[in-house]
Amino acid sequence: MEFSKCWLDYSPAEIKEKALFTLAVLCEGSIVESAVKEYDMAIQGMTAVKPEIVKERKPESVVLLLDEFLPVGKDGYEIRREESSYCITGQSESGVLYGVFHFLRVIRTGHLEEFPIQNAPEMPLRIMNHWDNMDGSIERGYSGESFFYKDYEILYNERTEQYVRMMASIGINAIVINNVNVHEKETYLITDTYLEQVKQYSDLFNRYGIKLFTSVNFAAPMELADFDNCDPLNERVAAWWKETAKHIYEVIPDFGGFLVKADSEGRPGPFTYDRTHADGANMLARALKPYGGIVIWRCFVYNCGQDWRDKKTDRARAAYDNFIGLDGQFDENVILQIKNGPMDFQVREPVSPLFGGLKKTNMILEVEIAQEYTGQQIDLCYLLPMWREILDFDTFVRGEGSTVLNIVKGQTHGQKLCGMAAVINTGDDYNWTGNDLAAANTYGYGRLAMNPSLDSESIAKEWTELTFGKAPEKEIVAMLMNSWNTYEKYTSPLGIGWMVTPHYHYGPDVDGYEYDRWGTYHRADRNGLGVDRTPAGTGYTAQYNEPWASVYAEKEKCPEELLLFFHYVGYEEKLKSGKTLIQHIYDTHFEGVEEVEKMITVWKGLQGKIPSDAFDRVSERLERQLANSVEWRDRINTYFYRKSGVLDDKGRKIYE
Ligand code: GCV
Repeated sequence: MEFSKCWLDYSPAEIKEKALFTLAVLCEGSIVESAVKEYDMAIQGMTAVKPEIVKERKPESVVLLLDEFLPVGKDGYEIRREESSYCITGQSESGVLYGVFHFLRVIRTGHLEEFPIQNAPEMPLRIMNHWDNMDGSIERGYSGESFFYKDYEILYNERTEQYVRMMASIGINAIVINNVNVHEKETYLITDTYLEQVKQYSDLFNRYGIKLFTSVNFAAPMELADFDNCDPLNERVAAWWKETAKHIYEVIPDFGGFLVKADSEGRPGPFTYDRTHADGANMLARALKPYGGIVIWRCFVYNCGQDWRDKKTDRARAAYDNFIGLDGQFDENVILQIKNGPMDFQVREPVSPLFGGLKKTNMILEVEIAQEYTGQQIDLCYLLPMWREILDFDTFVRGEGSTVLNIVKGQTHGQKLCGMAAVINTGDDYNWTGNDLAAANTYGYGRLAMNPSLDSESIAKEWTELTFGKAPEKEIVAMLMNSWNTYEKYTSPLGIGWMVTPHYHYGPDVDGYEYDRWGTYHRADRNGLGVDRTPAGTGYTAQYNEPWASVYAEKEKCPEELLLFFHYVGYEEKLKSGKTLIQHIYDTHFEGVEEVEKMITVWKGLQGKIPSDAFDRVSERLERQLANSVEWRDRINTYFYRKSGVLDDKGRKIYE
């Protein structure tokens, strides 16, 4: 089986220090064994010499220790020098594993940081969500087929193992193995049809400190048994879930719990029975509670049967409107998973106001590594700077400093179950992510969830060095760092979003969703465009705490990158730059394409500095990105020229 080693490529490196060739393992357990295996593999890969692995301290060695009282935080570690040895002490077995991965990173990048290094995961939960289906397809997958399933069978092979190592190396501690849209066959994942095989995954995950979760079908009692309803307050339904949970835990004692998409985009849920999401989530949570399991309940609930003529209903309001009244009603083993923005992973959105609304509810921030709306791993779009902005957004829910980061770290409200979840971008392509450079997002997500104080550029640097070495670092880091901005320039302007080909979500179709049922409108007419979400419009701005409610409601104060998300703006209205809106649209779209052309030039200059197969793959993607950016530029410019009749003041080519 052929697949890239990505950032875990332990290729030959010059290592002279004698201590590194002896590993003294003074602790034990299955996760420690994985750490030892990793160390062994890494040293052999880099030096072709097998390190000696011993059970007692030796001078000039790397020592693995476990000390549950180590004052670093849960699953943290310390790496220090002791005379001619190194000591890696974990607060837990996972801490030992994370410490070993950190130590290997230091060796490989040659960044011999000042010892001691102390570190601990800052978010309790660092989750990957797979949208893999059991037929082998991946919803919003852009890197081949699933490596978990094929033709309704569960796969288990070398690739699965490499995948789990990759996840552990970036600090992931929970994985949801199937799509939130749970179709017929996937409903059986929690039954004896598949449980033994799911256990095989779970056992593997556990050896790397990772809990396995499944997405479940809220209507499972109707599909798997002879129920005619799945009303969460029906005692028989609740009893069915209790029995089901009991059996799952008999087979898989370390099972993590359920992820649920309910009453969303056609999925079943409690609304059918006039019950609330709290009723639904708590019913499942009570079934899992005796075994320590948790329910992760998604807030992506909105009316997807909207009428475009109706200007009052606003999809952006939906998550807040559906969940704010339930604050405090969820059981302690329920967590709400909230998408970063109020719409759906657009290139630019404000932060979901739910983060600043809920106070007595466990929360997880959901982001999408899979580039559904951000270029589908054809176009380059490094998402770390976007996630950084989201985490740094101050909600003011408990005064200044109530950032999304502090909320999902558990600092703001003292919650223990919180963190981040991401829809992963992997598939069975040789390089895992379609575009080799898209792996920077996979890697970066884990690093950020583990240590959110890291800046996007350092993560980009680290990933580049581990993947391609130092030679192309400067250029690749610059390409990554500018890519989100570039993508935003040639696609939909100033936070309005969408304008994509319906269903596929790649490439431009300005009116593709404009008269559709999904609640995703730009409202462009001959005078201007944008959605009025102020109190005079849909009232969405009032879902924010002050000062944001006022800032967003006032056109002059509204951050410009979100202007059209919050306001209807005339084509000839002036922006802060002094340019008119229409000129801004033209300029950014021309600039976007020019920036892609520059990226291609930079990339061409890297030939010979990175392996030729990776070079060719990325070159091919960049050419497609160029074609895509040209198409976006011309469609957007022509569309708004036709609507407004205003010429480009620089006289560039705009098709009529
Ligand atoms: C898994 C968007 C995507 C869907 C996805 C959904 C969700 O609507 O286009 O593919 O479904 O979000 O997050 O549930």
